[in-house]
Amino acid sequence: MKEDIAKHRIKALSTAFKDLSETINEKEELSNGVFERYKNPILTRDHVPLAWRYDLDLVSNPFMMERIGVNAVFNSGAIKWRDKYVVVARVEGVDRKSYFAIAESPNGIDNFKFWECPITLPQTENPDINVYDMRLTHHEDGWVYGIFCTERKDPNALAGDTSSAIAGAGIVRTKDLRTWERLPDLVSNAGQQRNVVLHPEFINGKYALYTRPQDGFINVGHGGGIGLGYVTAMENPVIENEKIISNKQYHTVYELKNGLGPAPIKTTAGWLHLAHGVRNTAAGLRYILYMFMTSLDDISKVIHLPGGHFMAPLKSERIGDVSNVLFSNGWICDDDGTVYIYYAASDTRMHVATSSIERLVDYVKHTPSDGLRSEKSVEKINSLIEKNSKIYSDR
Ligand code: M1P
Repeated sequence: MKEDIAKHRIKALSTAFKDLSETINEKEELSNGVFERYKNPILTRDHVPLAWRYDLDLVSNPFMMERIGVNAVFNSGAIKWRDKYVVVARVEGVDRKSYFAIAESPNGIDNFKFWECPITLPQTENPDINVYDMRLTHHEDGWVYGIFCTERKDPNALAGDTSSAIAGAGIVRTKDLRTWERLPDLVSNAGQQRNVVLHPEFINGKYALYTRPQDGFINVGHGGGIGLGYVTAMENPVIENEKIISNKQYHTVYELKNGLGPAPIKTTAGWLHLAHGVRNTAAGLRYILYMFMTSLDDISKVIHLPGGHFMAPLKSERIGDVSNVLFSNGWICDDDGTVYIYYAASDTRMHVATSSIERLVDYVKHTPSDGLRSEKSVEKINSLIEKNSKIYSDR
């Protein structure tokens, strides 16, 4: 009898899993012209294979209970790999530990399926307690690097303080996305680092790394901007100096802190960057995505910075484990110029939005910058109204 119930559950779970994994994703009808959102998330905790969560043995699991639960799938690195759209997802178990797992799709917008097993991450002599938010960079040296946050308990935490942690940048590299070599963690002058990203090209023969120096684990203190530093060898990743290239700023969408998203995309107009900005509200921190462009001649020089957010949490995206958060650490640029922006909603599920290099370059170049005062915002609207009124009177 019990066996029948278990068999029935396996069948029902498998059907639901197959239906979910194969659901076609469609574009939302009307967009703002900059990018298109899609109706369904691309990955949720229910996309994690049943074999990772259930003991499928009818004898040892007669009730066919989930034994190893998953809480969320979010903040994913991304890469086009052997004609497939591949993401390295942050999978968070019900025990709060995150790990990395690869999922691939034939078209970048639906049918994402996880590979057989999660990534077994090699350790340094100081084991990671928690790992998350991998940024992938296919560097011109031939390796695919993954840089992620490694979190460990603060050894100097006072007795009874069970929360204080230290965030650092862990580094792995691979040539096949299957075997990962662990390199030493990044060494820098900042107390803590998160959101570290490797630039895809050598700069004056050195590896360039975008950083986010911070004093505390959540509070960035004196840090909080997007930094840039150089290392001679990834086997000995030591940054002597970091220059802040995109700082947090009063009364902007990145007033409290910011951090780079994925590795920048090279365009003829400059390096296109996607980042997240954070401000505080009465309802807690609000994370949005913003864009900027740096010069091809000098990657530390911001040449375009549109005002405000590029994307912010909308509708159901607003709700999750950490509500009011959009976060992106992965995007893919196809040969035809289509850009797949992989973003997570509220630290809970993964979505995709699509645009193109042509549109994103237009966006960064022609969106007005932040005038930093309400009066300036009204001035910009009035000059647009005036321009439009001339167009209408000419017709
Ligand atoms: O909870 C929102 C995000 O918070 C952190 O980002 P940041 O370092 O910029 O504050 C990260 O823990 C990230 O994973 C998380 O999505």
